[in-house]
Amino acid sequence: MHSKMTAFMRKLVEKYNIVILHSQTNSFHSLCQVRVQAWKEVSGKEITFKNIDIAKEYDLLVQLIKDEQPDSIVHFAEQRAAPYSMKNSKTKRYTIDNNVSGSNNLCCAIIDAEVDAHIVHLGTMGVYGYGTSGGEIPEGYIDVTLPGGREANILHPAHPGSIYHATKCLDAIMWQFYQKNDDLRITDLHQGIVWGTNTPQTIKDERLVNRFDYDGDYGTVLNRFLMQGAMGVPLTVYGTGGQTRGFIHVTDTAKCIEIAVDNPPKKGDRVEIFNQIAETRRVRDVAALVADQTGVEVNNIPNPRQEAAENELDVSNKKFCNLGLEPTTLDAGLFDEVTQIVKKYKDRCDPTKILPASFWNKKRAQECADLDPNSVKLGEEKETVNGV
Ligand code: USQ
Repeated sequence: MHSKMTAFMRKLVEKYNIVILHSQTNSFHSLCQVRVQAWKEVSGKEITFKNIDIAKEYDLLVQLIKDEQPDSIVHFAEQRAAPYSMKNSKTKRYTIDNNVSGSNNLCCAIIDAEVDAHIVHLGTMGVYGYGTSGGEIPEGYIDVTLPGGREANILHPAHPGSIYHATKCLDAIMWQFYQKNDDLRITDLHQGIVWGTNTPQTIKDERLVNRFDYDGDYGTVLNRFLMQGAMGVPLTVYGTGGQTRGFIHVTDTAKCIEIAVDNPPKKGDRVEIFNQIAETRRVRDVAALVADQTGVEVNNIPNPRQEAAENELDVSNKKFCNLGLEPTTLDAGLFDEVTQIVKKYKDRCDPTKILPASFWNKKRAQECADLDPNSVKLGEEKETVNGV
């Protein structure tokens, strides 16, 4: 999972003594071997890859941490797709088992290995819910007035919108516990929707190319729209497109992780929480940008998700900006970079995977019953404004 980050992670491995954790699949394993080799050729540097399922192979995880004695552990080892998590009972149960056990095992393993490693965890903006704060969403903790008039600063209430997002809320509670009980040093990154495909590291070699998900289960909204625009397919806006979300380019994601690793909390500090987003946008406005650039139509289809049709979203990202992040905003030049990748690999596109295939509940499934996956046909490839 999140293999889009792998080359950047290699840079971290070289710069620091770090262990990176990923979710595991067979194809992921062989892909990693190819990419590790490519990175060695590009940079002259070697890193070690270990294939461990941290949700199940606890003893191997403890041994790895003992052997490596890492300063930091970047924890990406979670099932990371909200729609996949909502497909059926099997995917809901897998998402909970994998994500929650993995995070708990990691904390236990750091304690058992007796290594003071800083955990940098990939969380999500979705833990806050959308538009539930009554104002700007603060970074992790919110000022409240308790009954009796006492002022307090507490962990922001959890408002998950999917089982995937619920696992990140459960993680957040676990981080609070292990910090309090065992003095673990933890940073939780509340990340928005990632878009784009290359980082300055991955662009160095074809074999370092990131995964690009365009399907309804794994593809995130802007990458899906960019793919649909490039392939001449009407854009799949769910409902009115009034959903406002936080967005971040993959290069900024990588930069934020570097900043987080460079700025660990001290022993005894509370869990550090950053909002990892560059900007907020409404889905229909994002669709309009892509439609303008490619000339494809916008197709408002029934929403497969149980979510507010319209919401406002105001998010603080001051901490990363104060530490040097210069946010990359939605940009036609970067859209073209994604479009080039889509066109290069267009033969791999299966149009039957474009419509949503995961429905949050029975009512949403019924409302989407007329969506026919076989009805989507790839149109003519579209030129973008920059002529790519
Ligand atoms: N949407 C559409 N059309 C599409 C796909 C999505 O209108 O073809 C809408 C969705 O209904 C939703 C919004 O776009 O309102 C965002 O959907 P998304 O699939 O891009 O993002 P989401 O499912 O919320 O989750 C993704 C990743 C998750 C990450 C999260 C950041 O799966 O790993 O944590 O983005 S956030 O949502 O800010 O929590």
